[in-house]
Amino acid sequence: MNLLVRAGLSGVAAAGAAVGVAEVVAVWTGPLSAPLLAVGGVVVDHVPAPVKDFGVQVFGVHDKTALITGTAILLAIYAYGVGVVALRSWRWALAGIGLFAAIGVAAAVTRHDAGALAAVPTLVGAGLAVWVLRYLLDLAGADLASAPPARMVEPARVGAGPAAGDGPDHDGAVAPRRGASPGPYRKIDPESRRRFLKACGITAGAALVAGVGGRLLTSRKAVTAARKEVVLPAARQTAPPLPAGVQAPGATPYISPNKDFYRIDTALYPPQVDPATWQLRIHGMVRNPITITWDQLLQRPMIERYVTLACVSNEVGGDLIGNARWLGTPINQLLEEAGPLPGADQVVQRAVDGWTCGTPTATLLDGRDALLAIGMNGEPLPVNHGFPVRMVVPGLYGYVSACKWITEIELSRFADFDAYWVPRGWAQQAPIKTESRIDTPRDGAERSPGTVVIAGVAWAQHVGIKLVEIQIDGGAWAEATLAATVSSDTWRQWSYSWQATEGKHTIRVRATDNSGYTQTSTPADPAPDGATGWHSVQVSVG
Ligand SMILES: Nc1nc2c(c(=O)[nH]1)N[C@H]1C(S)=C(S)[C@@H](COP(=O)(O)O)O[C@H]1N2
Ligand SMILES: [Mo]
Repeated sequence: MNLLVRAGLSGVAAAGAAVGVAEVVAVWTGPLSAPLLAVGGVVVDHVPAPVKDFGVQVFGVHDKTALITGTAILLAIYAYGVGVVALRSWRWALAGIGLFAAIGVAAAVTRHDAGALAAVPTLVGAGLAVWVLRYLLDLAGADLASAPPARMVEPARVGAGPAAGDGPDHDGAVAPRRGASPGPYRKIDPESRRRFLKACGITAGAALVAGVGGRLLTSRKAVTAARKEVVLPAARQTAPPLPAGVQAPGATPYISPNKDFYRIDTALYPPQVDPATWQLRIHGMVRNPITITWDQLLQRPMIERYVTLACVSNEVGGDLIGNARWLGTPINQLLEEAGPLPGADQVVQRAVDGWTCGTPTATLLDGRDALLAIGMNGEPLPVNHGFPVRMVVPGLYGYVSACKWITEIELSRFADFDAYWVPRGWAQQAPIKTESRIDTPRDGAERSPGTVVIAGVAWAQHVGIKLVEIQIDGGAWAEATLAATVSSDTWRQWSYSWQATEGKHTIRVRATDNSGYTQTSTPADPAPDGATGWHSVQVSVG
């Protein structure tokens, strides 16, 4: 291992120490003030839309982990470079660490609602990185004589010679340990090498403990405890009882359990909103601005409804859709108390993290069960799904209606304000498109000849599904059996008994909704307002 590699490793270890200690500091200053998450968050908000769609498609719900891992790898490469640069010029290495700090600080303080305190984790981290880098480079046998050493006490050498940190003297003290051959490929004796590697290992280990410990402390400060204490009020109107036969055999469960419910949002760390301090402000183009607290919200009439949410990014056949029983207060009553002014055609919902969506005012007032929701399948909203309060609007894609961690509702005009996804290339208004999906058999499945059950789901929220048809190998369309349903606001299951013959077959599905519209066969991408096309699967029968 030559000096270049040792220097590079020193850089990586120093960066690790910086990130680790920053996580500990961020226990106080908030999870998003830690540099990796802050920079990751900026990337999420500023990456071009197609790249982000790529991320969602390729990594699915793991896109957040992938993003953080990617950021960490980039940082490691950069830090390796800083370590190598330090061999030539300590000043340039300091500049390199300074740049890292500047990016981290800039990212952290520009996050929504961040104060100057958000700069602290990165600054502490960068300070530590300077110290650790210098220390490890010394152990690595680097000759940093071209620059004055930082003023510091180096524990490893305390008592082992002249006082450490004393300018030229100090430099003199390291001289004997430098390798005999000068230049970047210089080797060091095995004993020094062992000491260097040990120091790197200890640094990396300490960084890991600090990072993981910081994360654990952060999650202990999270609102999970507050959530456990929430007692949901009884609904004035409970959800309709599930009719027998709501579940078609082989289809996805009619109700998606909370833990399996798809999750899509821009939050790298789910916002931690304490109900004790939560408020919702309704303002903007209204006659009577309103602010309500959590306790006031709980006093309002609550109803319970099944509603199927869908993400606009869902591909044909995709799984970014889920059905739950929501408990909440009808939003139209609150809006009417606030009294929208004429012309206020857009309701802008704003989350505590600054994310926004825009919903047509008319949709929220047309009598559908649009809920300011606090409960999901009999529990308080899970933190990932918007605890303590979110919106649920039957019939609109999530990105234009389903604001999680909601704290603000501003009556506005579509002409005056573009919500989060609109400048990123998605439509301002986006009702859910009528679609259907085959859940069984899966694409590529094998079956024996004879009766094969084909089953799946179809949805046209707030319009309702009238008909589902199946087509085998491009033949005639045959009507599937529709399962029972509770309302037009949820998906509807269907099944079909197919007499399968030997060979490879293609199965297609299409749905017709209660407006009489039959799904178009024309494939369209999710952007800008939802995918279209018929879902198909191939099966081998033999
Ligand atoms: N605050 C906030 N709310 C949000 C989002 C977001 O990024 N931030 N994403 C929306 C999108 S695109 C969808 S599809 C739904 C998904 O809700 P879920 O994660 O509970 O399934 O939440 C919506 N609400
Ligand atoms: Mo979405």
